[in-house]
Amino acid sequence: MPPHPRSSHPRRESARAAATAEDSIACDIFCAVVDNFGDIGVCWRLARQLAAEHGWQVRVFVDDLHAFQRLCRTIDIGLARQTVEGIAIEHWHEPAHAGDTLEVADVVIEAFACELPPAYIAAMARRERAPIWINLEYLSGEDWVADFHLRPSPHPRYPLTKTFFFPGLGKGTGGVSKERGLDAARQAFESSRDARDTWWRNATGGPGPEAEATVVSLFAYENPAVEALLEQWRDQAESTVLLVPEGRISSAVARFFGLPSFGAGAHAERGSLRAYALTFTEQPAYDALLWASHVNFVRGEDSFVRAQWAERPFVWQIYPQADNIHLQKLDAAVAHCTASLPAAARASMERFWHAWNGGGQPDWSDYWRHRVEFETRAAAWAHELAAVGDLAGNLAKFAKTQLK
Ligand code: TRH
Repeated sequence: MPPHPRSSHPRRESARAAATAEDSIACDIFCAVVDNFGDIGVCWRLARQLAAEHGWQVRVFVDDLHAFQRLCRTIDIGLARQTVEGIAIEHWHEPAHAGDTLEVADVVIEAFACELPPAYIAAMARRERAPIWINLEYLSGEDWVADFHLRPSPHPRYPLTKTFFFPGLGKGTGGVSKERGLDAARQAFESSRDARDTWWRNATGGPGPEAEATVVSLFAYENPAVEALLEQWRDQAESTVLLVPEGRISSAVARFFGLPSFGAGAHAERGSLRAYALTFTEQPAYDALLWASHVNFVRGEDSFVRAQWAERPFVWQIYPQADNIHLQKLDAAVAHCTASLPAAARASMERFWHAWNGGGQPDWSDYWRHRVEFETRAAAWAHELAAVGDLAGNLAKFAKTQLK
């Protein structure tokens, strides 16, 4: 690989330290935050992995430092540029902004079809060796994804080719992110009583729950089905401990308990249901919430992926799209997650996921009576998904073949 023109750039020093000279690929990731945390959540996870596991020199252009700071407290929202965990962060303050100097990386990732600055594209075209230009798409478990993954798209005016990189749940796709140490970290948490006790004390201010209680984490958008579910947990004989990170569902939980709000530190009890409001943590700490729970309600894209690696039953609230096209994506995911389940368990999971996504009333007891089958399937599915290969690894492999 030819030496990269930015190779002496000071912002790249610490990331580069992890890499050997020939592995040291420079990568720019452009991320426009549409809403919530998934856009920057996916990009930040990928950036950290490319830097830490592949030794790449990564720079992230992001237009919303407030959203970013929720996932990474060390982000200073007042800075135009900063380095965090060896990754250069540029506040992408206007579409034309392309950094202090027009340095083009070896690999340029345009996340979720956000538009690159025209000046940057022109500089890409002028570069002696054209960079690898990736359009990182949204995750989908649908079958067509494998056919479109890695399809090239020549630029209409410049001698540049954009490659579509599709994360997916099936073979032949780009896979989803999974850090190398993730399973070991989960197993360490699961096998350490101390780690779990400490987690519960930090999260709820008290000890862990009684052994018979079902622990549920609830990360969700506003959802008309939540009230029925809270009522069912309240009225059933078995105890439920509900963990709610502060966010868009919090006011519905507050209403249910007759409270003005349900901010971090709040807790409430009705019948068999006990609920705690948790602080929204930094991104790496979110996994422990999934590991501390028996079943996880997740949403969007990144938390949906983390729930799968947690190897526990989970319920996905998909990001809604126009004309309900998201429901096809939902069905594709349910098909992967339920493959090999007995018919009754599979139908029950389908019913419950649909109800949680606007298709009728959720029936908790109908769902949770399959708990053991769901748990077994969750572990098997995580292994199947791992066989697709992880997103950062697949991307690094592709880049290497192109840079040879
Ligand atoms: O926040 P999301 O709903 O994000 C998105 C966006 O809406 C986006 O526009 C859309 O395109 C995408 O979904 C499909 O859900 P997601 O993807 O799960 O991102 C949430 C991130 O927040 C994830 O990285 C986990 C993280 N998180 C924390 O860091 N701490 C927490 O306490 C919690 C609950 C989550």
